Amino acid sequence: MKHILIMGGDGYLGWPTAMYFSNKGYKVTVADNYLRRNESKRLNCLPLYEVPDLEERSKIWYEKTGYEIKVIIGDLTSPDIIRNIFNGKVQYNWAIDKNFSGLPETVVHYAEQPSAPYSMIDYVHSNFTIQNNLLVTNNLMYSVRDLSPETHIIKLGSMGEYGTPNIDIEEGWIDIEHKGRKNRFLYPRQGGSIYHTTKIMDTDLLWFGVRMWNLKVTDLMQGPVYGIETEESKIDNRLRTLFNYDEIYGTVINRFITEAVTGYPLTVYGKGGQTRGFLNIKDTLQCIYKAESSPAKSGELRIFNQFMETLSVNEIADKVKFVGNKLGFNVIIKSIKNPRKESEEHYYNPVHQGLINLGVEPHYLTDDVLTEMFKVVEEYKGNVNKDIIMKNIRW
Ligand code: USQ
Repeated sequence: MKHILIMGGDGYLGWPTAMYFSNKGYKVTVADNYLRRNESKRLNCLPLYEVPDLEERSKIWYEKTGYEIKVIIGDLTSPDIIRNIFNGKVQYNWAIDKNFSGLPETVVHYAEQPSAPYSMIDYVHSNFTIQNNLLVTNNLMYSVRDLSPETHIIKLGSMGEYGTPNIDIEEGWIDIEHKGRKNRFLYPRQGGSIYHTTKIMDTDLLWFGVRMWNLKVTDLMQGPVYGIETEESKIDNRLRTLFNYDEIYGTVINRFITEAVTGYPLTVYGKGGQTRGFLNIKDTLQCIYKAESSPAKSGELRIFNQFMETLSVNEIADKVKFVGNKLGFNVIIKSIKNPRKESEEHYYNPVHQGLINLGVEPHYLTDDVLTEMFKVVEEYKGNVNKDIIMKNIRW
């Protein structure tokens, strides 16, 4: 039975990932410092519904399935917390087998400040994002180098690292011919926020580790994720992942559905031609699983563009309006001044073949998928605080 460590296991993607692997029989450990929970309280942008903390969720999971997800609560910017996981001194906050100290074969690294708008609030939040994201990545890299060099690191990158260049976006790498000579380089990156810039720097750190110490790294360049339910969360509503719709933590599709349910005009930023590569949370799980099952080789930085389809903000708004109206909601679309600095009309053609080649089966943003999301959000309609849909963060 393989052991997998999920750093950032309390987050939107971390917890569903933990349940997914646990359900497949893996030994799973999650580590988190509740950053997102605490910051969403401090910034007054609570999720749509309350979610039990990691210890409680793991207990519920154990009661329902008999599977154990071990929990470590700690700040991974502190090197000792990560190193202890690898050197046999780990202390679990919750576990059935508290003495377990097996090295993880795989680490999934989600443990970052994940919001672009958060990183742009002011210099304090920008500093925090840089410090948090880079230190966690560096601590992980050194722990693996020093204590468990065979461990495969799966690091969540972001499609936003590439920006929106006027040429096709390759899968991580580009071959350049210059004055008659050829070389392969990381595809040029140009993030649109401090958050995205830290994701670029993470890649640079790990690429360094791969070149110097033959680490095994997969970098998943993921687009914005949508969705709520996964197969595992259907067992008990208390296992549902956290769901944000506010300007800081909510991603665009999740926000539009919440807006539609509550009669708030869909907040299309600017011209709405911004195009991104989207995926359902269920496909995130599939992709991580496929990347885990066929790991990168020693000395390899393997990069996949992780999304299933490209959509513009206007196309998403139209789909949400169409389904919302069919379900009896009065959905209005309203273009508002773009709080971000980004191209609102641009070329966008990213390659995304690698994960498909590994066997990932794509799902799309269909009317049925939207309908399922509308139904869950509608259950919690009374919790929506419209004041946090826009929080006036400007780039
Ligand atoms: N947008 C709107 N209206 C809204 C919210 C967003 O028009 O109410 C637009 C944004 O301006 C942007 C696009 O929708 O052009 C996507 O925004 P988003 O908030 O859904 O996603 P983003 O800020 O880029 O970040 C999210 C996740 C981040 C992840 C990233 C993948 O928060 O963790 O890395 O998606 S990507 O976008 O490919 O970089």
